[in-house]
Amino acid sequence: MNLKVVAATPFDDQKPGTSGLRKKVAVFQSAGYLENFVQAIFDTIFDNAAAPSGSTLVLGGDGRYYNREAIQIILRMAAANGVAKVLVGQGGILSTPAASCVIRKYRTCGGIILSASHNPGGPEGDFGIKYNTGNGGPAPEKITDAIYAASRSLSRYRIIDAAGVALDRIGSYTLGGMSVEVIDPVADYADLMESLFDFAAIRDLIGGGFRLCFDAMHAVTGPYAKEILERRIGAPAGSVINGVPLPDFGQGHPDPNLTYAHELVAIMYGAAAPDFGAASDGDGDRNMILGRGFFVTPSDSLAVIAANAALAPGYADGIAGIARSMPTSAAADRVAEKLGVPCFETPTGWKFFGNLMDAGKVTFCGEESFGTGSSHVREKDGLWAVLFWLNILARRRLPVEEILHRHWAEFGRNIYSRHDYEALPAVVAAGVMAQVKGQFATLPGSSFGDYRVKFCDDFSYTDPIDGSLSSGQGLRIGFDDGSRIVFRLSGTGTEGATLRIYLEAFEADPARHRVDAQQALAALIRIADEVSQLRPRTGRAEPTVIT
Ligand code: VG1
Ligand code: CO
Repeated sequence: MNLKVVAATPFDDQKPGTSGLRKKVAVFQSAGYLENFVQAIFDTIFDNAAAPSGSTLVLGGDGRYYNREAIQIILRMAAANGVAKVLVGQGGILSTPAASCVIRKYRTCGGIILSASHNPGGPEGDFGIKYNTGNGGPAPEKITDAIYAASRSLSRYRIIDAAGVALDRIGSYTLGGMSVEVIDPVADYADLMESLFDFAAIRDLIGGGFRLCFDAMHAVTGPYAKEILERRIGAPAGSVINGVPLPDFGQGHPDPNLTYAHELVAIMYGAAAPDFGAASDGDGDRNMILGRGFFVTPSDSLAVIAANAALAPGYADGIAGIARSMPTSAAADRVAEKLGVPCFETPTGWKFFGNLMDAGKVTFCGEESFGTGSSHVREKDGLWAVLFWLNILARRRLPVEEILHRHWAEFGRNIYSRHDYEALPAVVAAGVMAQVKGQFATLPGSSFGDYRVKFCDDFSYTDPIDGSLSSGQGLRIGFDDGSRIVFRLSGTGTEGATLRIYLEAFEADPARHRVDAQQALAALIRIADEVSQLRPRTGRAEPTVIT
């Protein structure tokens, strides 16, 4: 084996964000950049030494530009660092939930996932990398902090000289002393889905003329959706649109929301709309659920899934609990209360759910950012949520909209919206946050029209399992009537800063459940504007994206 130990100058900008390290493609292509971060992962998980004998890793990504090149580099570095075996998805492809599934199924010591999720791809776009631990989930902060520290102090990285592995052919190869198994990226994941949901009932629903449209947005879920939705449950060919993964996602922005999934939105709000629509993001962990002319907020989707859990065979025995990120609406809390199970409130980012799931304390987890999932893997899972909805629809035989109205009639409605202000200068965004925080001492007790401020805080979280503290997780302003405004800066962007404002109000009266969310939240939106001096500080008249 031609082992090379290459002298490296460390980088100081490799701090993982909400979900791994994300930078422009050109940054990752610069000399030694990817290598430095990968070596920092190996130095952290293998304690500066070579990998313990027999160590196996999983490797794959969302197929975006630079995916293949990065995979070849990481394989040669894994061989140089003493890894025994790498399972890599054919073509370098593994959706994030499928990678989690494979890590768990084959009990590997973790995996490396290449993705910048919903961020645009292509030579001018973004690239990303993250390490998932042996439980299949994103590394917790303790580990990402150690990787960051290692990335700043490395003096060398290890790589072997070797020809590239034939990623497109399923089979076993050797690279240096390491074995590489190129695996079918879909099969293990599709089998897991089939074990959780009532495919026969869904096939029957579709046989009865129920129509669906799934938009893979030219990202990683195309092959997964075609196998599961078209082949295994029998949706007609063409039910999956934009199903071929492309390195630049067809110039699109693979973020499944009302703004970026406009093709699907036009279909679902059009005259010939099918019964059910869904979309997924770049790496397959997010989902958007639509009925005919109807949008299900991700917070509501989590609550509906929890309330209907028993309809899916994989959850028929009941659930242990629910966890949601702090900015996610409290709709799921109401379901948890009724079911008599605990509901946990965590900081934003799936890594905070891992300990709770490993300890058996929660079954379902969700984020307002179109992320839903369960303990079947340790990532959020887009197609899982889609199948859960299809399973519910197959059993209840009601339109999506009717399911929501009945849900709200039973639990009340948490009216919800998120306003994003993207690509702000970092100082401006920081100024808005400082402006809000600066009023925390005086706001409680003060009134804005009918709204009286009950509390304000900067959310912090102590992990109930390992006791670790995460602070600075978002500024909350809570009102007497239970409504709430949250201000938070994104940790996934690569250009300037993104400010997110989360708005929530509760409506118990079914006569008012059909209101438009933006109208119902108008007063809160004005208060958010006023408290943060949003307009004068940002010069923006409206948000970049409303979800
Ligand atoms: C966003 C979402 C967060 C999600 C994260 C990763 O983070 O708000 O809920 O976990 O993306 O999702 P931020 O810091 O930009 O708000 V994904 O699909 O990129 O893995
Ligand atoms: Co994603």
